[in-house]
Amino acid sequence: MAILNIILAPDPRLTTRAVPVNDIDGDLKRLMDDMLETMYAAPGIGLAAPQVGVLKRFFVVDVGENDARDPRFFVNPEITKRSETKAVYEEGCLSLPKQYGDVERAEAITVRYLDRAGTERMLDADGMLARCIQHEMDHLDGILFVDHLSALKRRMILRRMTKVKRSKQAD
Ligand code: GNR
Ligand code: NI
Repeated sequence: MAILNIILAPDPRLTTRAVPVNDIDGDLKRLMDDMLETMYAAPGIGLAAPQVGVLKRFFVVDVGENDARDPRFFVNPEITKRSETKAVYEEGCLSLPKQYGDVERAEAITVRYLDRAGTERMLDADGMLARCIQHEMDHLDGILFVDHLSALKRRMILRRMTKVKRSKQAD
C-alpha cells in the first residue's frame, strides 16, 4: 500500500467533472486501497479520486465511531433520493486544510453505487455518513465545500490557500 499525494486547492483537477469508471480491475482496487490508507493517515473521513489526481467517479469513506473501522467504497455513485429536511454542519476538506465553513445539505439521502467487488448496492444514509457522501459526490462534479459558502467567504479561503501553496513551493 502507499500514501498518495493529496492535491490542494486551487487546482483545475479539483474543479473538473470526473468520468464514470468502466471496469473495477486490480489497478482500480489497488488505487482504492491506497486512497483508504491515505485518508486514514491524513486523517480524514472521506477521500475522492480527483483529490489524488484521478478524474474518475469513485471515493472512499469511513465515518466509523471511535476506533471501529468501517471502510466503504463507492463507485459510479448516484443520489436517488434527498430528504427535504436539511442540516447545517461545519465542513472541512483535505484539499483545503485548516479551512472550515457551514454547509447546508440534505439530512438524509439514498445512494445507488457499485461497491469494491462491483456489486450494485443501495444505501439509506443520514447523519455524518450522508454528510460525507454528499461532500464526496460534489468532488466528483468538481465542486468544493467553499462553493456552498458566500462569495466573500469562498474568496477569503481560496486566497489563504493560494498563499499556503506559494509558501510550500518556496521551501
Ligand atoms: O475529513 C473530512 N472531514 C469532513 C468533515 C465534515 C464534512 C465533510 C468532511 S470530508 C473531509 C475529507 C475530505 O476532504 N473529503 O473529500
Ligand atoms: Ni473534500
